Amino acid sequence: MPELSPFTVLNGAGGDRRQRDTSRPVVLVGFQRQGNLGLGYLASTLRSHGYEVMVFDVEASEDEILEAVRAADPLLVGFSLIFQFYIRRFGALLRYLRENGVTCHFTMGGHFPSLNYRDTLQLVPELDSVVRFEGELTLLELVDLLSTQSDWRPIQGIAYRQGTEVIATPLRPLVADLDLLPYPDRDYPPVAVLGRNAMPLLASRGCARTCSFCSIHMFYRTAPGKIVRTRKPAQVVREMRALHEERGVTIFLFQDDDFPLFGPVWHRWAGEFVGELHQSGLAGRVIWKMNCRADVVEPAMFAAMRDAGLYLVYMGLESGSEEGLKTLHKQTTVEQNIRAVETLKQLGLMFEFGFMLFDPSSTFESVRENARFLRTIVGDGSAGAVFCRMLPYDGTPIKDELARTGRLLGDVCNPTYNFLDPRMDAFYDELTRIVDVTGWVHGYQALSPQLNWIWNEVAIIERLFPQLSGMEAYKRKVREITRASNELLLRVVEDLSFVFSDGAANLWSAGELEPKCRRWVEDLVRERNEFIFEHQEALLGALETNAQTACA
Ligand code: B12
Ligand code: SF4
Repeated sequence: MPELSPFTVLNGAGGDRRQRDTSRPVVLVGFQRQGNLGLGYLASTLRSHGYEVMVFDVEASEDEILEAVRAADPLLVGFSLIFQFYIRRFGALLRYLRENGVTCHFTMGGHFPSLNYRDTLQLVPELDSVVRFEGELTLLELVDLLSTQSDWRPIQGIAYRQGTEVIATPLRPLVADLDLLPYPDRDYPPVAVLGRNAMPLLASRGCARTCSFCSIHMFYRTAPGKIVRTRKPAQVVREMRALHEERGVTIFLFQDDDFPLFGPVWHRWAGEFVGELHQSGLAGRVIWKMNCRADVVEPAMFAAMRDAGLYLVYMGLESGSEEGLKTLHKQTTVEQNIRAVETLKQLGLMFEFGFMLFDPSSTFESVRENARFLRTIVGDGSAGAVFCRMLPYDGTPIKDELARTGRLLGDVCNPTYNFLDPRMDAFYDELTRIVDVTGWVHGYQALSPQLNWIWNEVAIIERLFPQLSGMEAYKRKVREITRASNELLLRVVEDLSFVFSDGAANLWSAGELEPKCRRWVEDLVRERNEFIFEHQEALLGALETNAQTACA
């Protein structure tokens, strides 16, 4: 049987039989930092059908985008809204484009527009349509119909306004076989870490779990079709190989919501993937990072993945209290979380984690429990302590529950809620003020994310460069800063909790914490730069050797 091509799969949706006029381009706009795979898949699908596609970063200035759109005179501009809190920003951009004479079709896709198309169309009246759920086939059909001045309204998977009404057409099934899509285009330079190129990719789409705060499973569950679809391991490795050979990529960042590991079928998938990496010769030459849950971490598979290049594991731990895990419907236990971290440490694998210090069930005691949990896992300085407050995104069960019980507050850009004990609100506000002012936890420049970035770099050096003298001493210094920073941060959390629960004296102020935090950042940057400077010849030499090997 001949191999199916992407065109063949789109045939099923009329992709090849439909008439199209590809003389006008299509513009896509989205958040491009670290590479936007959604836009990449949309662009490659359209390009494989003959369209010219231009992709712009929503973080560029409105004028730059306007200029580019005017010059392109596109059939359609497609906006990718992957973060709900960007809706007004996108709204302002669309308004600006319309006010400045751009008249072509505007559409938008992503989680929030898919799950809440009514509010999207209301908040952004400049939109002509919303593309719901996976967008490849729907966008292609929409563009084809626009290009031939045909009626686009009956197509599957969109929503639009008709007078005062909002019409949603029947949903389009999810893409059944992801391997039949063209590889996503990556119209951006790779992120380089010490000269090593990193790129995002996907081995699967969807998640079988049902965490109450997460829009992902609702996104993939609402559209018809199989919720989780894995690509063939050989195809994933083939894409990695192409990126390695054509763009010098040696660091692969799997953005799968939940890397295929859960249950016997996906466990087997992971085993095959490891086998393919060895067979292709990529194991030992490239490294990769993935996201998973604590309940899939076990020594045998993770050792095998480590030996096939796994260097960093991001886990959605989310809570260190049983009540919190229950509220978040994580279906994991605190013990599983702790065991997962211990296993990774024993295997010498670097880890990062998502953690919600505050959730709608939070009490003073659960926050202290969370702080104790964080001390248990990162009190040794193995990773920077990070945390956030759970936000009730649209389409999630927890948002509906908060709305039902009258606790939902804020607006679409900043959805929030009251805690059950009003003293907790005051505690949260004060903690956020101190933590934000000192730049400790949130934002790319903050101390904890910087610590984690340095640990990431350490893992990359250890896995992709020859052994460097002084590495152990350098790691000890970074660990000491991480340990001290974590300890103080968690102490502030705990002490402050007693200020609001028991009226204890407040020992901490932003003015006192900020210089400590700044000094740690300075120490960290100095230690790091000295170490890299000392070894720059060895690091550069390794890059040159690799480049020559690749050319040969
Ligand atoms: C990679 C990623 C990132 C990358 C961003 C890379 C990038 N430039 O795209 C980084 C690490 C920077 C990041 C950061 C954050 N992220 Co993030 N991230 C993801 C993740 C894991 C994967 C995105 C992805 O590649 N998906 C795969 C592609 C193929 O799917 P897709 O983007 O959904 O696109 C498809 C459809 O939606 C649709 N579509 C999308 N856009 C468009 C546009 C048009 C025109 C059309 C027709 C269709 C269409 O078609 C596409 C193809 O089928 C998602 C989870 C997820 N599954 O989406 C979270 C996610 C998007 N992130 C999320 C969050 C909250 C954040 C942070 C706030 C986290 C934090 N606390 O700091 C920050 C915000 C950064 C900022 N702006 O300040 C949330 C957003 C929740 C929401 N509903 O708003 C998600 C959904 C995770 C979650 N569990 O809730 N993130
Ligand atoms: S938080 Fe992670 S495990 Fe839970 S539903 Fe979302 S993607 Fe799946």
